[in-house]
Amino acid sequence: MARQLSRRGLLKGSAATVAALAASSTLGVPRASAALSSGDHVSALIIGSGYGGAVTALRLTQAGIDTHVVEMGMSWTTAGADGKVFCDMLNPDGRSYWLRTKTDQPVGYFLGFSANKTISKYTGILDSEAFAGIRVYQGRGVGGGSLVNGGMAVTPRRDYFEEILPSVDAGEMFAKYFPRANAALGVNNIDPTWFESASCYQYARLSRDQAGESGFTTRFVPNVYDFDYMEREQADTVPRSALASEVIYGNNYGKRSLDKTYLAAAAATGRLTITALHTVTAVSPAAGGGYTVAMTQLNTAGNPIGTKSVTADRVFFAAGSVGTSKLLVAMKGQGKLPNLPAAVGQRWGNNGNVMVARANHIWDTTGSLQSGMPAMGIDNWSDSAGPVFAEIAPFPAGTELWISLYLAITKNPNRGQFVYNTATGGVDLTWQTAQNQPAIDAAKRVFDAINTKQSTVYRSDLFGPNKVWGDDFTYHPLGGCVLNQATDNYGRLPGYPGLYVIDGSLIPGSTGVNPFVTITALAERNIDKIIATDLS
Ligand code: FAE
Repeated sequence: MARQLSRRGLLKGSAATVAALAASSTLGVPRASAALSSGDHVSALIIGSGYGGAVTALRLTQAGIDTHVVEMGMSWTTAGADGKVFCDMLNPDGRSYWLRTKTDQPVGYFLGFSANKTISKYTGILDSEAFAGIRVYQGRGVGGGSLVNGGMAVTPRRDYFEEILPSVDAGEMFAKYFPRANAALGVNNIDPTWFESASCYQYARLSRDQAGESGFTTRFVPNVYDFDYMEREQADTVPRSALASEVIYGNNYGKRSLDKTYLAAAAATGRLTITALHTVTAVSPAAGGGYTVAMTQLNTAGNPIGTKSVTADRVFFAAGSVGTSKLLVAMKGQGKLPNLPAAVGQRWGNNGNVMVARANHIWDTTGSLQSGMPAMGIDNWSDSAGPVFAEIAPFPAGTELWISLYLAITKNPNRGQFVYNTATGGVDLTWQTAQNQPAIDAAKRVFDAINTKQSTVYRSDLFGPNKVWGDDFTYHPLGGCVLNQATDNYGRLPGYPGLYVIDGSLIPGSTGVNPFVTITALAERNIDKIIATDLS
């Protein structure tokens, strides 16, 4: 059943700071009855509740504007039969995937055989959206990708940020908006002393030491998972989450996802309504001004149970790189927003993602207890022949497997584009798997060297039978509606006053690190400008 949320009347009064909200592990967005109804006329409507949407929701509501978020996924607030809101990675059920009858794990094989399991079809939390040449993993629910991601909160290198977004004042970003984003997200750092002793990071220490023996630099990576909570998990004084194989299907404890930070703070203003389990299907100019937003309401089996049409003076596209690009390309193709620039749908990339695993010697153990939250990366970005930032990823199977797993972020220059398919009425992505070869080449420079030094080999059984590289999926879709090309320099869509893009689709295919801090900071910058110039 649909969960419609509002904070109106629930958390009235004081404007608690986001940081204070983030510090509370229990406070989330509570349920309420208000939701959008057909015929409503609202001043601001946000499509999607991930990073771009949550930042927009907070800053608009703080500016005194009644704000409505429409989210296709569920509000993850109700426990299942097992007493938990989220299932873990070892025992996936319907809650794990968006409308699938079988799981589609990123590491989908073991010993060359499929490791996927049959599940019931449900509006689960992780979507594996298949295009011709790539599967794109995305979070579905109130909080978007923050519900399923590894929490790695990495501010990009300034020189690379300047390279990818040259129209943005980097000085202002690094002095003002990156610090603002990090504070509001509740980013924290691991205690290095504890890291050295914690059995749950044996896998990371091994990979660090092996990287160091080949001359590679490693560095700690901040996270939005509460490291104090994790220390208590390791000490067995609180229920386990990161240490109980919970990550990509949600965390029951410890994670400062957006529903506990930005969205909770927005709801605390009393001006936020979230309409969950509603998919926006069309946006077009309304006869009397503003925009008509059409949406379909879903039940938890994914079946449509109704349609609604509302009018909004301003619409913020925050459906993620794929969601926003698909919607805008479809609106242009269907003639509903015919004057959108040709750059809409262009310059999509996978942040150079490629995964790979190595098989360690029997004496090099990785640990049977592994924290699902990565805390360290191999930083070989300054290698001009193949820049790589490789997250040292967990393999939390609950048993010793001697596997070192990595998610490499590379500087793959290839891009795809979203194209309206007149025959199907859908939107295709032109990206081909072979376009990821530069990512493999760059990652090989690092991991071939480590294998040679350690006399080890790649695992070739985890991404398919006899397949070394996980090159056909991504966690980091970026671009499709690039800043200062498809939009103006603040995300405004030219020709359509009151339409804005404010999510990962603004970033041209690459950030060089895990992307959500960049998406959040850019959204903070853009909404600041929009509120100051368009809304006051
Ligand atoms: P996103 O967070 O995807 O939010 C878009 C929202 O819009 C979603 O909730 C959708 O359900 C909703 N939506 C889409 N279409 C519609 C529609 N038509 N109508 C209504 N709602 C709609 O977008 N990044 C990091 O920085 N660090 C990490 O450790 C990390 N780990 C990751 C692990 C996994 C498994 C995955 C999948 C991603 C990971 N990411 C990580 C990527 C990160 O979560 C992603 O870049 C952001 O979530 C993107 O933010 P957006 O606001 O662009």
